[in-house]
Amino acid sequence: MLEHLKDQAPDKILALVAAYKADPRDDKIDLGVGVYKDAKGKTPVFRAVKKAEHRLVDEQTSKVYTTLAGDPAFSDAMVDLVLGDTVARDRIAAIATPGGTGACRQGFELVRLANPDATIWHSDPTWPNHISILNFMKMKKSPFRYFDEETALVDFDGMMADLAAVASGDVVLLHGCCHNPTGANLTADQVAQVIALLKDKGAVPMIDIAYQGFGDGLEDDAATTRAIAGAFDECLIAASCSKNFGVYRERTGVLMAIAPDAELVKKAQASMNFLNRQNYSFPPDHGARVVTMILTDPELRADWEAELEEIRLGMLELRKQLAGELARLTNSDRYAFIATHRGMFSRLGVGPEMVETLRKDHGIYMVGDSRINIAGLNADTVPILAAAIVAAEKG
Ligand code: PLP
Ligand code: TYF
Repeated sequence: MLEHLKDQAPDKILALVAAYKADPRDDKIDLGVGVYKDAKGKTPVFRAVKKAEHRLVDEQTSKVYTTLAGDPAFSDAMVDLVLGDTVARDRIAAIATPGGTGACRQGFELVRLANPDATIWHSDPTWPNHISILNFMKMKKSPFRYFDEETALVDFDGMMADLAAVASGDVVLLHGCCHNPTGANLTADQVAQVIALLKDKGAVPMIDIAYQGFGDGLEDDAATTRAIAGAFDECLIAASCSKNFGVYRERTGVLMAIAPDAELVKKAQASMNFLNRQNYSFPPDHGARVVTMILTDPELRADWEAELEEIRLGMLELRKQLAGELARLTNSDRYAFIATHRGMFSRLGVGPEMVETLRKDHGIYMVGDSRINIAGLNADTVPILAAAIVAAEKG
């Protein structure tokens, strides 16, 4: 049997982790996989997470199964974090999932159950796992233009022109904030125009939000998601806790389905519970419980928000520093976009040869599309990266 297995293309981002590890150079710089790192290159456990885990060990009296949807308190806390009071709680079905990836997968599964003919529209580019999962599931998909390589900003005219072809019932997948891989995001006015277009087309929005708190702050980063969720009868939201709680390996996420009335909420919830059961029965609980404890305990929450804010401001500072250094060295504003992008990532917009040169000659690792993880930098390595980019540009 096993001899019939085909080779599977590796995930290029994850392959980069191995290549970086194998590089013996002491001064190598890792700007690859989207994991937050502090100035020393460490990915620490959040203080509030440590405290919540200690408390959990002390207080938890049983590890009996939760429900198929996970702990309802987790869904409530995440609905509150992502949506605030934008949508009445009784219009939302929700399940805990293994990370944001699990939430995306279960969201696509729900679309397939409800409307197997729907096309899923996704930004070009998007997080490669979106494409990979949709291909694996053999679902119909279609890209829409998103990024202008020249300006490194959103190609909004291209996006709207492509979305004009969306059919009624199609699903349009949008990033809630901190677009991966580009770092370029829609303005509030552009979001309003996208909402008007999708409503006109009869499309269903699906939002993937994996970096709330990494861009402009917890509330501002939720604004796009809330504007869209509040404007439609139906909307899917896949939220990840991996980055903003630093619980990557605990696999903590949630899928929400907003429905127009109680009957459809019940229907959606039953199908979502069913999908959890088909795939793994009960979703992981440890990370979800830690997150719930942090979000509902005022002291833990304040500490978590303070640490997240420190992380966010640190990345913003690195952005400003890198843009400033490149402006100085190139005597131009061609890299000014780095300071206006938000989140962990920016796409530099340089070609694959230059990405290769930076890796070979300078030990600087970034994704092949020239996506850099800002958090992989520190005050000392920013000037090194800027100088290497300028040197590589000159050939
Ligand atoms: N969605 C986007 C856009 C991402 O960048 C990520 C990456 O981590 C995820 C979803 C999924 O994250 P996880 O499954 O680790 O929670
Ligand atoms: O884009 C990234 O780097 C993160 C981490 O299959 C990631 O989203 C990368 C690849 C993958 C899962 C997570």
